[in-house]
Amino acid sequence: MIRMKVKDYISGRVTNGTLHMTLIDPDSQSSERSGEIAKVAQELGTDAIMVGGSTGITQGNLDSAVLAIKESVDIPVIFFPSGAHAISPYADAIYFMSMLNSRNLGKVIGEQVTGAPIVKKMGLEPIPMGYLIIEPGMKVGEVGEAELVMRDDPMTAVAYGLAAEFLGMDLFYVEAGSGAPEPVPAEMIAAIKANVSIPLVVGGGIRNPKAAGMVKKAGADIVVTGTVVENGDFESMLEGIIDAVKS
Ligand code: 1GP
Repeated sequence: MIRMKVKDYISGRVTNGTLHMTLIDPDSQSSERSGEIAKVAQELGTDAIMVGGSTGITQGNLDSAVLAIKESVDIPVIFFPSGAHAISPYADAIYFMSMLNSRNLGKVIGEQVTGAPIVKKMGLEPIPMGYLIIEPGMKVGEVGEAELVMRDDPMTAVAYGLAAEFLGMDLFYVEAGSGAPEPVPAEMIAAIKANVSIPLVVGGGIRNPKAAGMVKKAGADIVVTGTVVENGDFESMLEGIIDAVKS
Protein backbone atom coordinates (compact mmCIF):
# COMPACT_ATOMS: atom_id res chain seq x y z
CA MET A 1 0.00 0.00 0.00
CA ILE A 2 1.28 3.47 -0.85
CA ARG A 3 1.22 5.41 2.34
CA MET A 4 0.49 9.11 2.62
CA LYS A 5 3.34 11.03 4.16
CA VAL A 6 2.72 11.56 7.86
CA LYS A 7 3.47 15.27 7.49
CA ASP A 8 0.69 15.56 4.90
CA TYR A 9 -1.65 13.51 7.09
CA ILE A 10 -1.07 15.92 9.98
CA SER A 11 -1.25 19.13 7.97
CA GLY A 12 -4.40 17.91 6.19
CA ARG A 13 -6.14 17.02 9.44
CA VAL A 14 -5.24 20.14 11.45
CA THR A 15 -7.14 22.30 9.00
CA ASN A 16 -10.35 20.51 10.06
CA GLY A 17 -9.95 20.75 13.82
CA THR A 18 -7.79 19.88 16.80
CA LEU A 19 -5.94 16.57 16.74
CA HIS A 20 -5.19 14.24 19.62
CA MET A 21 -2.04 12.14 19.84
CA THR A 22 -1.37 9.41 22.38
CA LEU A 23 2.16 9.13 23.74
CA ILE A 24 3.30 5.63 24.69
CA ASP A 25 6.53 5.13 26.65
CA PRO A 26 8.07 1.76 25.68
CA ASP A 27 9.84 1.65 29.06
CA SER A 28 6.58 1.72 31.06
CA GLN A 29 5.00 -1.61 30.05
CA SER A 30 5.51 -4.70 27.91
CA SER A 31 5.42 -4.25 24.15
CA GLU A 32 2.29 -6.39 24.06
CA ARG A 33 0.59 -3.97 26.44
CA SER A 34 1.85 -1.00 24.37
CA GLY A 35 0.07 -2.54 21.38
CA GLU A 36 -3.15 -2.99 23.37
CA ILE A 37 -3.05 0.61 24.61
CA ALA A 38 -2.52 1.88 21.05
CA LYS A 39 -5.48 -0.16 19.82
CA VAL A 40 -7.78 1.27 22.48
CA ALA A 41 -6.55 4.80 21.71
CA GLN A 42 -7.23 4.32 17.99
CA GLU A 43 -10.73 3.01 18.71
CA LEU A 44 -11.42 6.08 20.84
CA GLY A 45 -10.40 8.38 17.98
CA THR A 46 -6.79 9.39 18.61
CA ASP A 47 -5.13 10.61 15.38
CA ALA A 48 -1.63 9.18 15.83
CA ILE A 49 0.52 7.24 18.28
CA MET A 50 3.74 8.82 19.49
CA VAL A 51 6.39 6.50 20.92
CA GLY A 52 9.07 7.82 23.24
CA GLY A 53 10.29 8.61 26.73
CA SER A 54 12.98 10.72 28.41
CA THR A 55 14.92 7.79 29.87
CA GLY A 56 15.19 4.03 29.52
CA ILE A 57 14.77 3.88 25.74
CA THR A 58 16.90 1.18 24.14
CA GLN A 59 16.94 -0.09 20.56
CA GLY A 60 15.40 -3.31 21.88
CA ASN A 61 12.43 -1.96 23.85
CA LEU A 62 11.81 0.73 21.22
CA ASP A 63 11.73 -1.63 18.23
CA SER A 64 9.57 -4.20 19.96
CA ALA A 65 7.08 -1.57 21.15
CA VAL A 66 6.89 0.08 17.70
CA LEU A 67 6.40 -3.29 15.99
CA ALA A 68 3.65 -4.31 18.44
CA ILE A 69 1.93 -0.95 17.98
CA LYS A 70 2.21 -1.11 14.19
CA GLU A 71 0.53 -4.50 14.27
CA SER A 72 -2.35 -3.14 16.32
CA VAL A 73 -3.22 0.14 14.57
CA ASP A 74 -3.55 1.77 11.12
CA ILE A 75 -2.99 5.36 12.24
CA PRO A 76 0.55 6.78 11.95
CA VAL A 77 3.15 5.75 14.53
CA ILE A 78 5.60 8.60 15.11
CA PHE A 79 8.87 8.19 16.99
CA PHE A 80 9.38 10.96 19.57
CA PRO A 81 13.13 10.68 20.27
CA SER A 82 15.20 11.61 23.29
CA GLY A 83 18.46 11.29 21.35
CA ALA A 84 20.25 9.46 18.56
CA HIS A 85 21.17 6.37 20.64
CA ALA A 86 18.04 4.49 19.55
CA ILE A 87 15.99 5.17 16.41
CA SER A 88 13.40 2.72 15.12
CA PRO A 89 13.17 1.96 11.40
CA TYR A 90 9.71 0.50 12.00
CA ALA A 91 8.02 3.83 12.81
CA ASP A 92 6.19 5.73 10.06
CA ALA A 93 8.00 8.98 10.85
CA ILE A 94 10.27 10.66 13.37
CA TYR A 95 9.82 14.06 14.94
CA PHE A 96 13.16 15.51 13.90
CA MET A 97 13.27 17.91 16.79
CA SER A 98 15.48 20.40 18.52
CA MET A 99 15.06 21.27 22.20
CA LEU A 100 15.31 24.99 21.59
CA ASN A 101 15.82 26.04 25.20
CA SER A 102 18.39 23.45 26.25
CA ARG A 103 21.71 24.67 27.66
CA ASN A 104 23.26 21.54 26.19
CA LEU A 105 24.22 22.09 22.55
CA GLY A 106 23.90 18.34 22.03
CA LYS A 107 20.12 18.57 22.59
CA VAL A 108 19.84 21.57 20.29
CA ILE A 109 21.84 20.23 17.31
CA GLY A 110 24.40 17.54 18.28
CA GLU A 111 22.09 14.51 18.57
CA GLN A 112 20.47 15.64 15.33
CA VAL A 113 23.81 15.61 13.49
CA THR A 114 24.48 12.10 14.82
CA GLY A 115 20.97 10.94 13.97
CA ALA A 116 20.44 12.51 10.54
CA PRO A 117 22.50 9.99 8.52
CA ILE A 118 20.80 7.13 10.38
CA VAL A 119 17.35 8.55 9.58
CA LYS A 120 18.40 8.95 5.93
CA LYS A 121 19.68 5.38 5.72
CA MET A 122 16.51 4.00 7.31
CA GLY A 123 14.33 5.99 4.91
CA LEU A 124 12.38 7.30 7.89
CA GLU A 125 10.26 10.40 7.26
CA PRO A 126 11.60 13.32 9.32
CA ILE A 127 9.09 15.91 10.55
CA PRO A 128 11.00 19.06 11.59
CA MET A 129 9.85 20.32 14.98
CA GLY A 130 10.86 22.94 17.53
CA TYR A 131 10.48 21.68 21.11
CA LEU A 132 10.22 24.08 24.05
CA ILE A 133 10.16 23.15 27.71
CA ILE A 134 7.88 25.21 29.95
CA GLU A 135 8.04 25.34 33.76
CA PRO A 136 7.92 22.93 35.64
CA GLY A 137 9.44 20.78 32.85
CA MET A 138 9.57 17.66 35.03
CA LYS A 139 11.97 14.89 33.98
CA VAL A 140 12.41 16.02 30.37
CA GLY A 141 13.38 19.49 31.61
CA GLU A 142 16.00 18.00 33.90
CA VAL A 143 17.43 15.46 31.50
CA GLY A 144 17.34 18.03 28.69
CA GLU A 145 19.09 20.67 30.81
CA ALA A 146 16.40 23.13 29.80
CA GLU A 147 16.45 26.77 30.67
CA LEU A 148 12.74 26.63 31.48
CA VAL A 149 10.37 29.24 30.11
CA MET A 150 8.43 30.58 33.11
CA ARG A 151 4.68 30.04 33.13
CA ASP A 152 3.99 33.78 33.39
CA ASP A 153 6.20 34.66 30.40
CA PRO A 154 4.14 33.99 27.26
CA MET A 155 6.13 36.39 25.10
CA THR A 156 9.33 34.37 25.48
CA ALA A 157 7.42 31.31 24.30
CA VAL A 158 6.08 33.36 21.36
CA ALA A 159 9.64 34.43 20.45
CA TYR A 160 10.80 30.80 20.42
CA GLY A 161 7.78 29.86 18.32
CA LEU A 162 8.53 32.56 15.77
CA ALA A 163 12.16 31.44 15.65
CA ALA A 164 10.99 27.85 14.99
CA GLU A 165 8.70 29.09 12.22
CA PHE A 166 11.38 31.26 10.61
CA LEU A 167 13.87 28.39 10.78
CA GLY A 168 11.44 26.39 8.65
CA MET A 169 10.21 23.92 11.24
CA ASP A 170 6.81 22.36 10.55
CA LEU A 171 5.57 22.11 14.13
CA PHE A 172 6.12 23.94 17.42
CA TYR A 173 5.70 21.84 20.57
CA VAL A 174 5.32 23.35 24.04
CA GLU A 175 5.89 20.82 26.80
CA ALA A 176 5.12 21.22 30.52
CA GLY A 177 6.67 17.79 31.18
CA SER A 178 5.07 14.40 31.68
CA GLY A 179 3.14 14.35 34.94
CA ALA A 180 3.20 18.15 35.34
CA PRO A 181 0.59 19.27 37.90
CA GLU A 182 -0.91 21.68 35.36
CA PRO A 183 -0.67 21.92 31.57
CA VAL A 184 0.97 24.85 29.76
CA PRO A 185 -1.11 27.93 30.75
CA ALA A 186 -4.01 28.99 28.50
CA GLU A 187 -2.62 32.54 28.18
CA MET A 188 0.66 31.20 26.80
CA ILE A 189 -1.09 28.89 24.33
CA ALA A 190 -3.32 31.75 23.15
CA ALA A 191 -0.37 34.14 22.74
CA ILE A 192 1.54 31.59 20.63
CA LYS A 193 -1.55 30.85 18.56
CA ALA A 194 -2.07 34.56 17.89
CA ASN A 195 1.50 35.10 16.69
CA VAL A 196 2.95 31.89 15.27
CA SER A 197 1.62 30.34 12.05
CA ILE A 198 2.93 26.76 12.23
CA PRO A 199 0.73 24.19 14.03
CA LEU A 200 1.05 24.24 17.82
CA VAL A 201 1.47 20.99 19.75
CA VAL A 202 0.78 21.06 23.51
CA GLY A 203 1.65 18.31 25.98
CA GLY A 204 2.38 17.55 29.61
CA GLY A 205 -0.05 17.37 32.55
CA ILE A 206 -3.22 17.11 30.47
CA ARG A 207 -4.77 14.44 32.67
CA ASN A 208 -8.51 15.04 32.45
CA PRO A 209 -11.19 16.23 30.00
CA LYS A 210 -11.37 19.68 31.61
CA ALA A 211 -7.65 20.31 31.06
CA ALA A 212 -7.87 18.95 27.51
CA GLY A 213 -10.80 21.27 26.77
CA MET A 214 -8.88 24.24 28.15
CA VAL A 215 -5.82 23.52 26.01
CA LYS A 216 -7.96 23.08 22.90
CA LYS A 217 -10.00 26.23 23.54
CA ALA A 218 -6.84 28.25 24.11
CA GLY A 219 -5.64 27.33 20.61
CA ALA A 220 -3.66 24.06 20.56
CA ASP A 221 -3.71 22.36 17.16
CA ILE A 222 -2.49 19.03 18.51
CA VAL A 223 -3.05 17.84 22.08
CA VAL A 224 -0.70 15.13 23.37
CA THR A 225 -1.49 12.96 26.37
CA GLY A 226 0.48 10.14 27.93
CA THR A 227 -1.03 6.97 29.30
CA VAL A 228 -0.44 7.33 33.03
CA VAL A 229 -3.76 7.76 34.81
CA GLU A 230 -3.79 8.54 38.51
CA ASN A 231 -7.44 7.83 39.28
CA GLY A 232 -9.93 5.71 37.42
CA ASP A 233 -9.22 3.61 34.38
CA PHE A 234 -7.17 4.59 31.37
CA GLU A 235 -9.86 3.89 28.83
CA SER A 236 -12.59 6.09 30.29
CA MET A 237 -10.12 8.89 31.00
CA LEU A 238 -8.77 8.79 27.46
CA GLU A 239 -12.30 8.69 26.06
CA GLY A 240 -13.18 11.89 27.96
CA ILE A 241 -9.97 13.60 26.90
CA ILE A 242 -10.40 12.73 23.21
CA ASP A 243 -14.06 13.83 23.32
CA ALA A 244 -13.02 17.17 24.83
CA VAL A 245 -10.37 17.65 22.10
CA LYS A 246 -12.73 16.71 19.27
CA SER A 247 -15.93 18.44 20.41
C1 1GP B 1 3.81 14.74 26.14
O1 1GP B 1 5.15 14.66 28.04
C2 1GP B 1 3.84 14.69 27.57
O2 1GP B 1 4.15 16.02 25.74
C3 1GP B 1 3.00 13.64 28.16
O3 1GP B 1 2.64 14.15 29.38
O4 1GP B 1 2.32 12.08 30.66
O5 1GP B 1 1.60 14.32 31.57
O6 1GP B 1 0.35 13.25 29.66
P1 1GP B 1 1.67 13.38 30.37
